[in-house]
Amino acid sequence: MVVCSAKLREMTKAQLLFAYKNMLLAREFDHALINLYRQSKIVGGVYTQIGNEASSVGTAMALGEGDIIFPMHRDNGAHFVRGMTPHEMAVNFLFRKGSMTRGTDGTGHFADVKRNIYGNVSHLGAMVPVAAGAALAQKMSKTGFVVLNYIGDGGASVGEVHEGLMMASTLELPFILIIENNHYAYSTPLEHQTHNPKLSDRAIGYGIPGETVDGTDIEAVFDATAKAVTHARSGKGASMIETVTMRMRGHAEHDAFEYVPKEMLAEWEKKDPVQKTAAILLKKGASQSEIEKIETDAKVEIEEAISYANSLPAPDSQEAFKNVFVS
Ligand SMILES: Cc1ncc(C[n+]2csc(CCOP(=O)(O)OP(=O)(O)O)c2C)c(N)n1
Ligand SMILES: [Mg+2]
Repeated sequence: MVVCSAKLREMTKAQLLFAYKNMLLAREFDHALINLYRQSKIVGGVYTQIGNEASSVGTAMALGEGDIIFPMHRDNGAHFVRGMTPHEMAVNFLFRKGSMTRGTDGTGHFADVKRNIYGNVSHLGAMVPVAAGAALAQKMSKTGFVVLNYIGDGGASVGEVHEGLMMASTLELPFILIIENNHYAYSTPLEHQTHNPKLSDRAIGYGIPGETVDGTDIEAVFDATAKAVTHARSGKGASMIETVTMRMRGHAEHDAFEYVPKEMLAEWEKKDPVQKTAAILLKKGASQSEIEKIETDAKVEIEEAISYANSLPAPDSQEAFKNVFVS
């Protein structure tokens, strides 16, 4: 049951300005973390989302306030859309005292219950049955809220994804699975992952709507997600959306990604989601100076957040033993 977008739901100028701001926060945050990583000022991995901004922002923008998201490691844009501040993000990613993970994790492995952000569960695939369970809770308690869950092209191969989708489809849960197909799972290219590169075809097996969209096109992503949200909210059940993007850097910053053909990166560079959104904004009547102000503001906001986080102390060593149940 592959659903085709007959007519694209265009975004208003105000929605596009909001999208652009959040895409830029994600982009600038990535650049700041890359710089810190290069200076050995970051512990652990830096997993960037350069190339994925339209997917994370466009999907999250189609949701309402009470809806629930389960983001992955390249979905900072979704965090920003839901109101997470650059300060909160910087404090967490720099492992500072008082951060959401109390300094125990410097990536996206945190929940923010007040903003209905759960996850991410690090073990690929394991988040899907948890998110389906959250969708079951919404259905049983008739909240009318929708659960949106992200997974990658690689993560989508893990067995638990099937279990979660079986449950979400059969029980007609208000559940949306976004498969962010960025062509690589670490060094494994898509063609070594599957014989059918159109990942949304998997929806047919579950009897749910499935759609593949250009994940660099903010309006296409927003439109597909808005349709899936309407479907879920009206009690019709689960959907799957594949957003096709490109991972423009390595798996994380330690990875020189020499296994990715340079020509492939050059092709996708032309489809940069941030630049494409700026072009749509210009067409919709935004002025060049309006656009440049958003760019400058995002840069300044991220710089301030990073220097604020850097001014905070490291967490107390005893924090490491909290919430450890067996030793
Ligand atoms: C079960 C499991 N295996 C391996 C990992 C380590 N790991 C984290 S992300 C990742 C690559 C995932 O690829 P994909 O799902 O395509 O997402 P992408 O990183 O491309 O956004 C790997 C191997 C993990 N977290 N969980
Ligand atoms: Mg991938």
